[in-house]
Amino acid sequence: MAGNRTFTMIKPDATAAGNAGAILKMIEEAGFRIVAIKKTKLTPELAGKFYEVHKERGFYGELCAYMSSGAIFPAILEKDNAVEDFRKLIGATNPANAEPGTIRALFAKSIEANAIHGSDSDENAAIEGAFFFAETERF
Ligand code: 3AN
Repeated sequence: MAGNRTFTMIKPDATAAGNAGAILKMIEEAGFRIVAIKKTKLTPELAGKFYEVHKERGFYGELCAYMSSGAIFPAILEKDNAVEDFRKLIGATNPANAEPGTIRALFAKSIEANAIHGSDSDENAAIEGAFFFAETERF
């Protein structure tokens, strides 16, 4: 059965452009409850750890530099079928392929600076949420 939590990050491009509020409004209007959220900034080392699964890919170094280039809003979200529904709400990785009306279609600048992250499985949602939030910060 699909789980009811996912993990997201509003990325440096969207945060710097002042779009965090508009994006969070879309997330809440789509029926997600915000379980935990904060504003923070990754070091290149922490970004490297977060994206370790991608370390063999050509864009890994640039991705880690980009993700540590500015403030982000990591958050844990709750809704039935959270992972799949949230991936639909954010749209394709490359904004050129993102469905109209999705968060990436509206706010992403490029395949790298693509406004927002969404976990791709229940297992990764739990791992990624725990990366940013202690148990006591989640309610
Ligand atoms: P998604 O975030 O849609 O699950 P992944 O997991 O394939 O996409 O990639 C993780 C992140 O790596 C993306 N959010 C994007 O910022 C970056 N990325 C993916 N593919 C590329 C690429 N071809 N060039 C540059 N950055 C990429």
